[in-house]
Amino acid sequence: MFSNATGSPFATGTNPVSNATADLNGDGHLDLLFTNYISDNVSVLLGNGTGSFVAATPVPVTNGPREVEAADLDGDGDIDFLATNYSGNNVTVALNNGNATFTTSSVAVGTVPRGLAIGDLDGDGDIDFVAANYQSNTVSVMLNNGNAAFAQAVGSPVATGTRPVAVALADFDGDHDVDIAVTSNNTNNVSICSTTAPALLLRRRPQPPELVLGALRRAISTAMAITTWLLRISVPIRFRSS
Ligand SMILES: [Ca+2]
Ligand SMILES: [Ca+2]
Ligand SMILES: [Ca+2]
Ligand SMILES: [Ca+2]
Repeated sequence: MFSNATGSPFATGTNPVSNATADLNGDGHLDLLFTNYISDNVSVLLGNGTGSFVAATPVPVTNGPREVEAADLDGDGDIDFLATNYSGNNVTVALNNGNATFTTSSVAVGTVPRGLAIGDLDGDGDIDFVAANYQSNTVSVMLNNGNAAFAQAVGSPVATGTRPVAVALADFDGDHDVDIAVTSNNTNNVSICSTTAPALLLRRRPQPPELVLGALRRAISTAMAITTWLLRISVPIRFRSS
């Protein structure tokens, strides 16, 4: 029941591997990103909302891009992206200039990074990432400082099975923090890396309800004290002026 949209198929670079969708230029229409493994760049296809796309200038990355994920990494309201560079042993951080053009830098991870997943791993409100290092048999856990500068988490890199490929992030053990699942190609298994491991302190635990209530009570009593003080000083002033 499907038929090609106007202009489909749309050209990418050489050997496109993975893609991500997001509104990159803020016009309300979904756009597409594709990693081009041989071209060493990421294609940007801007959607017009009818299923058709116009190619923007591809974004150069370091070497052999594989996975791509899109999110607002620097908190300025536009959508940026990350791409693992299989032959570059790093991850490209591409920050949106607000118009679907990007300023890039790269951050080192393990050897031959392949899979990529994004999420708030330390619970500070910004987007962190995990890269599966195919040759190192590890995942790199990289925490955002809020400005899209990434540093390794305590305990990272984390050992996995042999030849880790795909990564997923979710709370697998129900303790309200984000854990890591990574498939290993050669050992036919999935490693679950939980933040309960003593060396891997990825997050701040949620505040217990009694602490939140205590803080709320303190805020209310402070506000009441200020209101009383303001009334005390404003009433005589009003009497004098009338
Ligand atoms: Ca768009
Ligand atoms: Ca941004
Ligand atoms: Ca974070
Ligand atoms: Ca968890």
